[in-house]
Amino acid sequence: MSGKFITVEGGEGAGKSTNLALIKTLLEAAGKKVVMSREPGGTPLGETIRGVLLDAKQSRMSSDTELLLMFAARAQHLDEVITPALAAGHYLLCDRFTDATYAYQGGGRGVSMARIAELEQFVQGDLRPDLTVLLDLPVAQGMQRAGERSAPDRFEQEQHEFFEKVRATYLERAKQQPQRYRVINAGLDLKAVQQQIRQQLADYLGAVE
Ligand code: T5A
Repeated sequence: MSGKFITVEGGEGAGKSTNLALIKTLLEAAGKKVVMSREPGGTPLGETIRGVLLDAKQSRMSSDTELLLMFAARAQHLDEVITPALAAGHYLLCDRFTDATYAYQGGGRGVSMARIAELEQFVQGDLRPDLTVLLDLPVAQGMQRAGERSAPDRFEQEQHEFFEKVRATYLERAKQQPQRYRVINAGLDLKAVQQQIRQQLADYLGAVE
């Protein structure tokens, strides 16, 4: 496929939504056609599944159910949005993808990483993001930012320890795959965060052109 697949990851309140708009603007300024999406979600069916996954009333959802719903939404997203966009040569810019499954279901919930890898291969084949921007910040800072913005969803009701494991898993994956990941210090003020994003994106675009 001739397009590029860029994902933005991070813990709760890391600033993904805030910075996706900047990344889109930077890509468009470089002449790229950008399709923006998010996970879980990105399609009508996927957004319905997202509603179930984030519903704070679904407190009895098992870890396996949660995992399978994430991949069910992803299968639909790939079929309807991601694969066609990449095939058309577009830049697909996505708010979270399978790295979030490794971090939340694997790190946070303790689901076997091998099982996640099996589902990843089953649902995605060999498709992986070309670039992943990881917005990293201390858990307490992210939770405070997220808390000031909206009522907690089902994930945001988890304990501090859960999110420490999520963060550690993201950082471990970034260490293992340095060619794909760009880690941003997202604990700084917005101007400083966006300066790092500009630099990393310019560097990436310079390398792929
Ligand atoms: N999930 C998802 C899984 O468990 N497995 C999976 O496979 C996938 C795909 C999805 C949930 O699903 C889970 C993870 C999530 O819990 P989501 O909406 O994608 O939910 O993720 P959230 O983390 O809940 O998204 P948020 O909207 O809470 O966080 P964002 O988008 O990272 O943060 P944002 O941009 O809204 O910023 C939060 C607040 O901080 C301010 C913003 O203005 C905003 O008020 N802010 C800053 N303030 C100061 N300095 C900065 N540098 C700032 N940057 C942003």
